[in-house]
Amino acid sequence: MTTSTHAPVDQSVFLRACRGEPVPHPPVWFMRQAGRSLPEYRKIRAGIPMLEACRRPDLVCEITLQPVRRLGVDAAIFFSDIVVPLAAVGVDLDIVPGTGPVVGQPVRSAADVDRLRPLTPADVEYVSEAVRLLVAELGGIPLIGFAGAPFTLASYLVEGGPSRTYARTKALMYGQPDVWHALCARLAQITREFLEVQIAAGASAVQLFDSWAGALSEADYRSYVLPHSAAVLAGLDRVPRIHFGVGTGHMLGAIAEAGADVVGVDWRTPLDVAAAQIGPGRAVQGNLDPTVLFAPWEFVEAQVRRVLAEGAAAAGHVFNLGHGVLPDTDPDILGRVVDLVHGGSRP
Ligand code: 1CP
Repeated sequence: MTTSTHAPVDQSVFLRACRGEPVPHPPVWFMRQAGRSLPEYRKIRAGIPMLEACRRPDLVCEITLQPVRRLGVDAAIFFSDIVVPLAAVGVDLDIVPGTGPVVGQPVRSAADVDRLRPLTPADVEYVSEAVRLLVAELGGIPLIGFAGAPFTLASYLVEGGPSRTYARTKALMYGQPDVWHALCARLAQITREFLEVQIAAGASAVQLFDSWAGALSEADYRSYVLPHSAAVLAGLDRVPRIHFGVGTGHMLGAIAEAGADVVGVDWRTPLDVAAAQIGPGRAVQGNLDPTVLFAPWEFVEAQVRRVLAEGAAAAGHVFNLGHGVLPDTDPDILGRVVDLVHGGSRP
């Protein structure tokens, strides 16, 4: 990875595909490609709590680079977590191994919302530093910055941790809409500033993860969520913006209206069907089922080819999984998928 051997990052296959420009082959990266399935990740993280790792630029840089070196993907995703900016503004939370984010005092009232202060770049200086280090190391390979969208962040704050039903989140949304909108407006500020920091330090694109937005009907998404996600995306148009959620096949048009350049689609909706819902002028990202990677290679290969054929219907296609890499995935299979998408093969 040296700057001299690569085309300028702006002309990379990944950024070209995000902009809907012609590419020799679709670019490929994997959500949650850093960490999880890589033995070198488990080794370097041993004994270091997740939030502490996220605050150490040397570690963030190394962990972000690991899958780029091993897999030959077309983009790097910044190693962090969606709750890092919440911890940075003083929310009492921890990332518990095997569970995920756990919040000490859940947010359920106007007073709780008032305690959530805005994020400033000084709160996340370690993020700026890690992004700068990475951009220098990556040369022509784009770095994707990311953040959680207001609904998904709110779900952790209101529930106090991961949830299956989002019952408390929806109770706040329906029962105290003013408090809900105030909470989402504050989260939109935090998310937008967190993405601004990453762009200012050199990130080439951003992904807004609204992982759990699919729990909503389209009508509720439009009333309670879309305006806040749109506010995040509106000011960030100097880089391509990717917007992703799981189980959003019933409302991809609404997700597209929030304003991203690339709409991420899970495995439940074929990309050609998704492209028709999203409309012209936006690229799609996805959408191989992450569990397919546990099947025999012949099956994986057929499914990758199907996703590529369906993705060709869109203005641009960024190959990815339909959600994150599962922890038990064999990294060698990920490498073979990269080669296949690039038009070659790996023995
Ligand atoms: O390559 C990469 O993408 C790794 C960087 C990364 C990203 C993009 C991490 C590291 N987290 C995330 C985003 C993230 N975090 C999302 C959106 C993506 C998605 O939908 O998968 C979400 C919902 C979270 C919240 C979160 N953090 C969970 C999910 C809990 C739930 O509700 O089911 C979990 C388990 C975490 C912890 C976490 N984040 C990242 C890592 C490596 C870990 C595990 C840390 C540990 O236990 O040591």
